[in-house]
Amino acid sequence: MPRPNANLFAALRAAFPANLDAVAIATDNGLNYSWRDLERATAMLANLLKSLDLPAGSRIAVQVEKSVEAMMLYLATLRAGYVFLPLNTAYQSAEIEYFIANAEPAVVVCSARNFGWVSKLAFKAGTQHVYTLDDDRRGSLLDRAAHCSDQHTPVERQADDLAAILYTSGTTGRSKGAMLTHGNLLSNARVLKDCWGWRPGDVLIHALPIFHVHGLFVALHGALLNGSKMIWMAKFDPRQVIQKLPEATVFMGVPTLYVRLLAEPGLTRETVRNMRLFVAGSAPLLIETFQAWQQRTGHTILERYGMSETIMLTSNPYDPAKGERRGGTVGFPLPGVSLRVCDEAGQPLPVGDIGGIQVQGPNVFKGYWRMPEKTKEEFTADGYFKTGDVGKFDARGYVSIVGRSKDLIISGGYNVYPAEIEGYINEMSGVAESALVGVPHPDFGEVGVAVVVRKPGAVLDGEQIIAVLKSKLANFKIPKKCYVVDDLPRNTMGKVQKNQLRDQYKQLFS
Ligand code: MLC
Ligand code: AMP
Repeated sequence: MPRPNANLFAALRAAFPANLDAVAIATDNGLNYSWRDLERATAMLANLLKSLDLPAGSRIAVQVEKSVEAMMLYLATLRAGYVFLPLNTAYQSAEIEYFIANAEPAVVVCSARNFGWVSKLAFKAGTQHVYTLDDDRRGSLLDRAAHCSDQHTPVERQADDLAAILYTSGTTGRSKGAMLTHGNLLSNARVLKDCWGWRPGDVLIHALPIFHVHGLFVALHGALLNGSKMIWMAKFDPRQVIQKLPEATVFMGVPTLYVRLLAEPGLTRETVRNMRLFVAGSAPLLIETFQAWQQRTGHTILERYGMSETIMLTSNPYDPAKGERRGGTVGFPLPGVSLRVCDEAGQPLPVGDIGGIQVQGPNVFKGYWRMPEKTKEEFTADGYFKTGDVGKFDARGYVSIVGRSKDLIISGGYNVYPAEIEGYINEMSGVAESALVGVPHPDFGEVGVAVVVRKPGAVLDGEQIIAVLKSKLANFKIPKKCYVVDDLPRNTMGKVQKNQLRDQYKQLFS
């Protein structure tokens, strides 16, 4: 018997409503896209990719501003059976050079503004095709696609075939590409559709970037798999969100978005009267934010937990019959996800004990792109993925994240790996060593503070160090403060005591 097509796009398309002329996406600059527009434009883009005669499994790397067309390019890549590789627009040339060299994409799509340097890097890495796409529907990609047919049958894919690669930084060394399959993405999207009660008439406000799990998969797949309209915002603007809330039923955001919405007097019970669900994740949601939201809006935020390698892992209950939404917890493991809390030796711990979170399920990625050894290290002998997050179960089965074993700062929902920033600082002349620590921040939740030790006789300036970093790294990775000191606190083994530094600087932004 022939196996059904496991192409994720085919499943999303099957959920398009019967009336293809209905509005699928309404943008913040007043454009309406129908479901037919989605169907036709993704077919044209898929035909463009097909015409390039790319090898199977080719990567399509994309660093462009958020736009409906960029989202369509993602869907077209799935449709054509290739592998989507989204890149944060904040990444600068050294970062992009690494991703392109590592992933060896067959096609690179960038903004016209960056075409000069991006195409140079891409051609050097062997990329054959570089197109431009801007957020005003201009660029060579759409010019070329305009000549392609609007009829296209989604390419046959198996559940185990790659759909996307998401780069995620490592505690040591360079970023790793998490390989996600059609099966990973579709199984997770289906589980979330069910768990979060997606229903006819739902309207999602999409205000997140589309180069990470939250905006690209959780929010987008949720709406598409439900045939739901999206109110599409190129950038998060709290006032604009509040203005659109009365037309929406679902909103998803990282905690910073909720903090910024709460700072607006315009956020009232009246504005959220039609809302059904507020979802938060990607970083810890402070209990104060959770409570303030409840008081102001009467809605209880549903917090969930996930990561690039696994998409979503746990969620607080949607249905009150299944339990309350508990602030400070990330809820229960999703159906199909096996989650355990283990000690350092890898032994599962009893309820209430704190340990490393390990997971298994159809949502767990296939491994790191061209890094079999690293992949092996991150899985246990019995096939569980070691998340690097530290947590516990309570007696009712709710999971709480209490820390991380990986040295990671999550700032406004973006990950910053201290080792990467320290590497750049340590290369600067006059620097003996450095440490980057995360400290609490009222807006971003956590931000990086650099503590730099000068070489004897060297003259260093914290502001100057920050200026150099700004010229090399994505803006969200830049430490908000940099202090020059004579030495770092160490334990008797000589290891830098980052906890002590965190403690020393914890009041900096309070
Ligand atoms: C911007 N800045 C940040 C920052 N974002 N600093 C620290 N952390 C951040 N996240 C800084 C810039 O460097 C700049 O500094 C200044 O803020 C203004 O930049 P901006 O681009 O205008 O910022 P803004 O538009 O306000 O962006 C803030 C934000 C954005 C919160 C809207 O960061 C955002 O969209 N975050 C969401 C990230 C996300 O989608 N995460 C999901 C990952 S998936 P200067 O000094 O230059 O002025 C994942 C898995 C899961 O984790 O479970 O979901
Ligand atoms: P990323 O590598 O960008 O996918 O980030 C994933 C990481 O974000 C996870 O490993 C967690 O550390 C963190 N994370 C995601 N959701 C939550 C949450 N609700 N609470 C706390 N941490 C979270």
